[in-house]
Amino acid sequence: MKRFFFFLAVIAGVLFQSNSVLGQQLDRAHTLKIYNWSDYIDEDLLEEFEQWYEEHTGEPVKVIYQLFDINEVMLAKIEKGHSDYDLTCPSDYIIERMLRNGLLLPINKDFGDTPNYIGNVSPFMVEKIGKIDAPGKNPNDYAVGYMWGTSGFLYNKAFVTEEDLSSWSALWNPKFEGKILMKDAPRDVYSPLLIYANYDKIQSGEVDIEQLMFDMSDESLATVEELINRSKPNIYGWEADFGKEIMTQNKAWFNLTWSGDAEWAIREAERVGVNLAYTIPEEGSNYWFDGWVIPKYAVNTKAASYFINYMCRSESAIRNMDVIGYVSAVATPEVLEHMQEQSIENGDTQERDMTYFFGEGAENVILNKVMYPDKETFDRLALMHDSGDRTQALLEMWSRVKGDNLNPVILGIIAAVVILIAIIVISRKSKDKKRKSKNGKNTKKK
Ligand code: N2P
Repeated sequence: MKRFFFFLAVIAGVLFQSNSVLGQQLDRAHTLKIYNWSDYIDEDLLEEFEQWYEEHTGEPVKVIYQLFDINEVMLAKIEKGHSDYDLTCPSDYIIERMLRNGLLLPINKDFGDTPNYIGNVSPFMVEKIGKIDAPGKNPNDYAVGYMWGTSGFLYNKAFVTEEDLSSWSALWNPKFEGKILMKDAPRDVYSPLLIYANYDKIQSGEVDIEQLMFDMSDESLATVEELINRSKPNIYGWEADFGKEIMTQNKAWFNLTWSGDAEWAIREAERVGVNLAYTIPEEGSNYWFDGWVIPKYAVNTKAASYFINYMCRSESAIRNMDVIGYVSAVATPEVLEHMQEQSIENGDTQERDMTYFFGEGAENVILNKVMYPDKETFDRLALMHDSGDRTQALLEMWSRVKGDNLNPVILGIIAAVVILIAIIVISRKSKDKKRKSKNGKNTKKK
């Protein structure tokens, strides 16, 4: 009889196990795991997508939405952790790295009867994605543009003028001691400073700004390290995504940041009477884009590609832009009309030629300059590229300048303290246990 129950228990266990595995598989097949930047979407669209997807495919889907703040953190999860995200949204140079390392799947753009909205993406963005350098692969088969922008200074007009920030050298101007917020993103600091350091050569034609973005030689790293070190007395703090809030609170005077965060902060600050603005130093800077990609370890590639399609609808693009302050890669007449209306409402009056992004019909439009830079501004900017096996050297430099590299002696002391605490906790627990069992015996005796 005992044996019978034992077998019953084993069979029940196996069934329970396989059911849960099966359950998980079923669940996973109807789950869309998205890994995106924080503050980078109108979150209501996630639930609405679930409904839209079911209407268009007849299949249910549940969106799981997780966040990152730094490209490199996202990359490590997929590259080293093989995480099964169905969709993520890296920046240009990380898409390049993922593509070169075989970490991306091609995006299926056949949606049957459902309209293909991916064609709403500006040809300008398609051309920029085409600049991703991955031999033998067409980057546009693997990535669809989501948002784009520039890197520059968000500043508080009460303390700083645009003139003050006309050069990257503002970073080590002694009058800004303890007042600068730096983006905690190694590439986004390294690249503009490399442009600054090579400005004369770029001007004379000796160095090509686009080619410079591939340079991560020891010499260039040392040059930028010295520049960042020089700016250290001025640094109020390093921020991955909270700089925009700090700037609206009047705490720092300027912030090396992305145009979209700047736009969000300018809007928010206005509400509380803080006057913020955004500028790009004259030496030049980076432009960047983030694109949807399907990582190699994805499970629900169908829902992933439908989600990309959904994001490219004019309505999604407009709603996302209104919530986050970044600029969508979508360039339909509806988007142009909405953005123009909004800019006029906010008091913009200057007509500009934005055909480079919106195409014909956008010769004389009124658009927010932080979000949509002029063509002349754009021509001073360059796209970052993957630094391949030099990435480690960059990260080491970053760790040195930020001072978060602990030396072995300190590490040894920390390890010793942790071991000591563990010993104290364990010995206390075992004493407690002995005391309890002694008390238990005494109670029984009574
Ligand atoms: C949004 C971050 C945008 C990333 N919080 C810009 N590449």
